[in-house]
Amino acid sequence: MKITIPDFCLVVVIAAPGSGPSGFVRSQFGLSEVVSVEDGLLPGGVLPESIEQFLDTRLQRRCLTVVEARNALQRDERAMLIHIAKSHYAQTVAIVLAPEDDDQVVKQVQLLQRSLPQISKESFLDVHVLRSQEEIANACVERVPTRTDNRGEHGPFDIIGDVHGCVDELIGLMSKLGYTIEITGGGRDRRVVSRTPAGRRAIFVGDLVDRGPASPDVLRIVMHMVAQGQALAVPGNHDVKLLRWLNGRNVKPGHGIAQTISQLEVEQDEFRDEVRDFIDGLVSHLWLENGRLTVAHAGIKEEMMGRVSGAVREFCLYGETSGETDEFGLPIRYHWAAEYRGETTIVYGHTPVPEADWLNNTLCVDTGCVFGGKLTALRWPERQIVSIPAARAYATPIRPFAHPPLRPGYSPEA
Ligand SMILES: [Mn+2]
Repeated sequence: MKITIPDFCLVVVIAAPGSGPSGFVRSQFGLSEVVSVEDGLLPGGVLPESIEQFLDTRLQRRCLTVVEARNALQRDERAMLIHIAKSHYAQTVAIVLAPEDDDQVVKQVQLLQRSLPQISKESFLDVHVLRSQEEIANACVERVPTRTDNRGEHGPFDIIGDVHGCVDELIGLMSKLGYTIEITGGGRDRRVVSRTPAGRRAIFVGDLVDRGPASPDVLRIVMHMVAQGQALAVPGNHDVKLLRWLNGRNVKPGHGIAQTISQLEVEQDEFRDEVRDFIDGLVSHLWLENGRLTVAHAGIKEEMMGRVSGAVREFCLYGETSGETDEFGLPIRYHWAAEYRGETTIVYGHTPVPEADWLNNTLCVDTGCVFGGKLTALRWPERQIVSIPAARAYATPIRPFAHPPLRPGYSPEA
């Protein structure tokens, strides 16, 4: 039996007392990856410092980490492990060894099996159960890279800011970058033909839709280029909101989604389904070029790169927010880039700024095209900024173009 796990996660191996998982753990994991818990994980209600340090150190360094527990672990013990993993933006996988055919531990195995329905309801990414000695002996743990780990993907890239349905400007900018994009026909026959400059790929930072005049055609172009291997894309908050509408959920009508909905309502069902699957398949961010470049819609923190969690996705979609709204009714954002000190270059969008300017090795390429600004791309690795002015303002900005304020309490001198 093949057990597939992310190559970065916390693995909790749970075995019935006496059935000893060590053989399994020793054959599947490296000695330095494993901490073994003989009795309870929380003697006296607290996690021993040595275990906590082991987990924190490894998970912080983005190293696969295994807890080998020779007992079923209580619910609060499992919750504690999941909590620690989450604090490092790591997923948690459970592997339960419950050999029904092991006469020596049959009672303990039955006890363990009774807790399985509860375990599978907890926040584990997966719960794998090995139910016989043969299954345990033949199991093979296979590690696969997380979907946000694209360190093996290399440029050159052209990283394109928030398009928001501005198809003319998109085609114009792509042409300036050496791409040829043609879009022809109507209804079911509407087609995209695209050619890239030799060896180059486009990366879209998200917010393809809303406010602008032609969100479906922008989606058509991006979906076609991604399918052809000519482009990569990350989702923006507007794209994800549209996904909720496509999934039949209620969305608040503001911030330009009404235009997108009316543009999509005249499209074929099949097209709307393709859009839904496309947005649904996008990962929060791309960690590229051996870790030298990260693309995320609203930004990212260094310690989140290449990881997968709800908090990582939230940050990538919305940036650093306070949870409150400002006098314009918009979520209060903070200037995370001002605090960034990492070596990985971050290219992002989300916050319209008058000019794309480097700050602490980050670049915002949202120059407010849909508001009458310009559509901007970064050529990588050349670090050349290429823009095309908007033909007109398609929407009125609610806030002036600018980076958000510093987080309260953050002092650049400190
Ligand atoms: Mn956005």
